[in-house]
Amino acid sequence: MLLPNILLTGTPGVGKTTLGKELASRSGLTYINVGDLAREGQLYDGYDEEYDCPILDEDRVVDELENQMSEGGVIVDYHGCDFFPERWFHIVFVLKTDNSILYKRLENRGYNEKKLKDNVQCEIFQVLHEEALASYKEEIVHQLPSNKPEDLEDNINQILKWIEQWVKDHSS
Ligand code: DAT
Repeated sequence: MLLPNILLTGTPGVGKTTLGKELASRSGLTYINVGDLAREGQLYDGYDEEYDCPILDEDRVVDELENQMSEGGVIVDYHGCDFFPERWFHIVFVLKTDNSILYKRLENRGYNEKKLKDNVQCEIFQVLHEEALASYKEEIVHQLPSNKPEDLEDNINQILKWIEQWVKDHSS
């Protein structure tokens, strides 16, 4: 059976991992967290002193994922999306969280003042939405609210329906 690939993107803390894991368990698709993949494979290319974090080696991440992506049925989670091949994804979801809620979530993560401010600004200026629109066809890019547990449930149900329809449309 042919299965679609789904990209979940958005500012850190908007709920990509929560949605991705739950969606994978209910749909049977495979969840991949690009941050974890990079950590496990040490797919890094230097260190960012300002942000105190390693720099992703985007080419190696793409090489690492290529085979699995061409098979289909993958949910990819990352706070960036301009370096993935456009052909990989059948649909792209950009999660959105209200600033005050996002601030609290990131504060709970123990982010320092600069990281907090930068990430909340990233959300305010819709950086990831712009990046998704610049990287994929507009008609496959959708924004999803991600503030409360009911949003999570709604998003899962909506995406499950979309997967079901996609599978029907692509079975011969
Ligand atoms: P991300 O993977 O985008 O960094 P996450 O899935 O780790 O985000 O979620 C960050 C925190 O927010 C985590 O404590 C779970 C919570 N959260 C996620 N989605 C939520 C929702 N729809 N309603 C309430 N809390 C949510």
